[in-house]
Amino acid sequence: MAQFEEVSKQSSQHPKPAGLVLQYGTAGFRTNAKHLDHIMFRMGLLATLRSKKTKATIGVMVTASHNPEEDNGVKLIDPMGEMVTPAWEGYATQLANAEQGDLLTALKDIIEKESINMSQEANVFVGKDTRSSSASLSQAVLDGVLLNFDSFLNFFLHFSHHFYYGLVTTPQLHYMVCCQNTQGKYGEATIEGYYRKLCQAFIQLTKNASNCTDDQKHLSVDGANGIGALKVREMESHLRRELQISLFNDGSKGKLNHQCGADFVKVQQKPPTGININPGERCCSFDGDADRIVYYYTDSDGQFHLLDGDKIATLISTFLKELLTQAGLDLKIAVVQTAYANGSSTHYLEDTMKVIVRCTKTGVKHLHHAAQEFDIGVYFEANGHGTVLFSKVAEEKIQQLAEDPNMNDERKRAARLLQNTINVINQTVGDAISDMLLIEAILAIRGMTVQQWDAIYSDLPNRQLKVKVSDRRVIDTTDAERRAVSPAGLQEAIDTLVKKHRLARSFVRPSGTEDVVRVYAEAETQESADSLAHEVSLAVYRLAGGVGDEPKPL
Ligand code: G16
Repeated sequence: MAQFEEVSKQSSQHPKPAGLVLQYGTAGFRTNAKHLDHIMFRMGLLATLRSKKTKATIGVMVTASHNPEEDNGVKLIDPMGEMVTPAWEGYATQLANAEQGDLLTALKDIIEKESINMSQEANVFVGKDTRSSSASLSQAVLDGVLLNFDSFLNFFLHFSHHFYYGLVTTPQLHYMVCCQNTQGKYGEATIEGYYRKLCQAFIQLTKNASNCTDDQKHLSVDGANGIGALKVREMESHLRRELQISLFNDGSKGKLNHQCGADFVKVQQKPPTGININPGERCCSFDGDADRIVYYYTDSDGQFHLLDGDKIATLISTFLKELLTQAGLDLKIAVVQTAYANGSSTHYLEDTMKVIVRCTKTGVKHLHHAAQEFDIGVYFEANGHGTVLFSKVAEEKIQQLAEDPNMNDERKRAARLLQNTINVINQTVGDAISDMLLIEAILAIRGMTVQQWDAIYSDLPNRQLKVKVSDRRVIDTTDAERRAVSPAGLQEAIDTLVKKHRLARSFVRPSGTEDVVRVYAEAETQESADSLAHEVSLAVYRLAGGVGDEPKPL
């Protein structure tokens, strides 16, 4: 039939290499860019179906975030700016892996299972990062969105609408989708609107900082040679010099994420190349699509100090808790972490700050959902990916207080600070730019140096390693990824190794963004953490089918 032929014809412009199997992972599909053209086309089709199903705008972001330049990937964004649901992740995997001749059947299957009304119009927002492959891959997404497959499947002629944002950070696209689907209540669905909302809130917040010198307003930013650098440049004029940024790794010469960026700094525990660091000065690094941020400084002895997602969560939750007390608001605040959270951070949050702490699997989608269960949910992965969620009730209570004419000045001031805090935050997903503005505002308001922030608690020394295995799916985990259930004997081996070290903890998990097994270890000393990480890597290599050379001691 004609419609079948048309879909086949159009999809054959984006052919699937026979036998290639890819999985929707921690944050979408991710692999070498040369394998992704058909995936992009199909995700354009799937976004259209998701939009019809939800009767809302859906986002498609072409990025491989922290991965090397030669990789690429795609993340789907649901109506409120959150990650797509697990059921639709499953459809994405099905559609991605359908052989060329089975594509139409796979589409029809989803349409039937979800009872999708194909006469419903669709609207899809598309964005891309700065990778050289992103231009053609985002065009493949648009080809999928623009394929008028309604007419082929059901003989309806309802075109899909789309808006192509071009170069944006991942969190900016999440924000645009949410703005569009809340009819502008969350903000204006434009990049300028995003800068205006965040920067106005930042400027309002920093009005509460007394005697902030130009030195204290200065921040060095490593843009990872990616999209975040371009967007910081674009935003700068909105900041009216209330934050003075020196931008490094702006993409003018270096390679994306190469020896720089949040992932490099966090995993290597050292400063990126391409940045001038003066002792004691505050610096931060974004990752390749600007959804992660970590801070750091070097001291007068040249020693490097990292302030990762755990330290960020602690700073933010302390600030919010103080404001809630000043405002006299009884709202339940919690911090959501993953197994990678440094043991010291969890102890500090639970024992000293007395906040509820939850642990979820890796992937912001898991943390986001756990954070939604509280009035205020602060969630951060140790790698710097996170944000803060405020429930509707919390936002309403804060607003009522801020507008109450009979309220005393202290409570009102605290409520207004909370309101501006809400406005500086991108609640849809972790956002390096928004997190940076929030952190800078908190440090300014509290008159706090980066060293004082760092001193809130001391991290346990830790180490992260990667092990190559022939099939990382042989590793299965439980208890929020803290224990391995397969292959047989691996957890027992880890338990025995951990017992050899003081204050030690270790776990392993298959990465959902790279073809590796990740190993994490922490212990009383760096030497101990390094040797535990190496010993556990060896156990993974031997029991889970390691490939290449055996892991060497650090
Ligand atoms: C993505 C996810 C993060 C996750 C990271 C690493 O980050 O959004 O939640 O922590 O991958 O995941 P894995 O250990 O499974 O490879 P990004 O910034 O690369 O999109």
